[in-house]
Amino acid sequence: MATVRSAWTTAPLAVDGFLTPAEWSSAGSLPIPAGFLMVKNDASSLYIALDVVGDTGNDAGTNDYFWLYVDVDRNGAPTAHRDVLFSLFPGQPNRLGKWPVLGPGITEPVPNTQVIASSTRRGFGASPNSATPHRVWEIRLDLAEIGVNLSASTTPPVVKVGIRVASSSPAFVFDTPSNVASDFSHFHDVVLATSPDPGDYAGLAGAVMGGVGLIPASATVISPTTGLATTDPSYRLHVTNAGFGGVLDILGNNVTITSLFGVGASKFVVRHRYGATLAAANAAAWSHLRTSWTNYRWDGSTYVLESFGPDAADMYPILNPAGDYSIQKLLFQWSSYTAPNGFHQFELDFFNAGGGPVAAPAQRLTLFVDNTAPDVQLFDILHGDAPVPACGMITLTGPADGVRIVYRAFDAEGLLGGYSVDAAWGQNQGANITSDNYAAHSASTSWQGTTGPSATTDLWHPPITCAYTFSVSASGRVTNGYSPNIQSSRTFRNITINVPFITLKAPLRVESKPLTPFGFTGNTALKGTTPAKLGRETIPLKP
Ligand SMILES: [Ca+2]
Ligand SMILES: [Ca+2]
Ligand SMILES: [Ca+2]
Ligand SMILES: [Ca+2]
Repeated sequence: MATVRSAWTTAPLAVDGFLTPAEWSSAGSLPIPAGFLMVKNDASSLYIALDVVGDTGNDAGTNDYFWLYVDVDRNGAPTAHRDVLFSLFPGQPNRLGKWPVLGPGITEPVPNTQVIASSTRRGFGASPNSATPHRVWEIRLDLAEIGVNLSASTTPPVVKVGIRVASSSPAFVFDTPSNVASDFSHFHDVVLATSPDPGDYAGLAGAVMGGVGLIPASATVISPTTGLATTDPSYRLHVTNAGFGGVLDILGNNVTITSLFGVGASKFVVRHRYGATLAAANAAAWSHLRTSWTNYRWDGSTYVLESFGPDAADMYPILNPAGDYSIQKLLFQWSSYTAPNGFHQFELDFFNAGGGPVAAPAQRLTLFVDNTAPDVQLFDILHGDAPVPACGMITLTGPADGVRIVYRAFDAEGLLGGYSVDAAWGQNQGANITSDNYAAHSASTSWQGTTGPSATTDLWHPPITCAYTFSVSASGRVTNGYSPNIQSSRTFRNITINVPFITLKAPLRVESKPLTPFGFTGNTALKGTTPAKLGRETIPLKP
């Protein structure tokens, strides 16, 4: 087993099969048979380059192929329907497929119609590791598809991988570690970078509390009067007048904290106060916030879970800014679920080991918290003026006949993000009946949506006789600092609609035969070999 540390990327990489130095020179790199595994990541993607410098034969189709196994549950063994194999669809060298692992060396065939978020492009050319043209694959794994959530501190930010690279010319089938399809116990650890670099707040960090997750705490981003956050559309987390909810990571301003640490500050108190309105918060008395959290510390070879909480004087330790944690620069973590909706203010006081005060820049952080998801109601489905109850059945009288939906999508806190009234029927068929979005109401920081029951004005005409699901769904404009929107609500009613005047031919269905990737016979993996020498030494280039 080997370990490679991924490098954070602030900009998405172009998954185009070209390994440019700008993209890959600063990446984490691990020698593998006949080449190198390179890794970079951000909060949603793990970028992988398989830079097979030893494969100088540009085979067509999938005569060059790779396997990328992920031990999703990190237990060192093939776990059925949990661990996954990424590889190419046979004959489609630019089409990434995701196969469920069933057991050692066994995978479940998937249909050719599979759609996944992860992707790959192959290339053949130079790379930062070799100027001689050779096989490369550039891959983007969607972190959600491999069970990684970087904003959760419950799992270490490690992805366990096993790799095969194979080629017809030159002929090789190399696995690392050996028996990659069967034995997961020696998989390689890809240690993800987990938080922005100090510069990532782009000069908008708060003076002491740099930000909340990815959201900088500068007053131009988190308004001190509304407690709502607005980031630039080009920023990787784009929010507009968003409130805060869920578990919040309050990250330090790295420059300030490093400087305070340098002059002997070793602990701090979090002062907190609350009001339903800003005026009430401003008039409230401060009290010491008591909260606790965990964070993973990198000890040089692995991540060790550490727990944090207040001492008897309600003080928290300042971590050595040079330390390496899975949540970098974390000052404290606060679960806003434990608190009422409204305005929450925070200020920090710093102390040295003897308990003496240490002067720090003044900063008050004001956050508007809303942990109540929007209220959605589907009051009625009207056919003519008659409501159709759940499980009811109606027959349309002609093409002009249809239904109307009486609904409500309402957020008392004014943090509605959008709502949608939809119909769904058949197999994956659907239509939007009406929708609205905060973008159309952003002149005000508050948008509650529809206050009373609203009816869709136009009749909606169901296209075929079928069972229909009518739904009202809504999202809140609420962030935890990592996701733009952590709230959604949905309600639905099912009815059957007979449309006797329309006869449709059954849609033509092309059944696709489930496939396994190249390198399998049926469901079973073919064995490869594992060379003793890695990187450029596996297949030395001829001078
Ligand atoms: Ca590229
Ligand atoms: Ca080849
Ligand atoms: Ca497993
Ligand atoms: Ca709300």
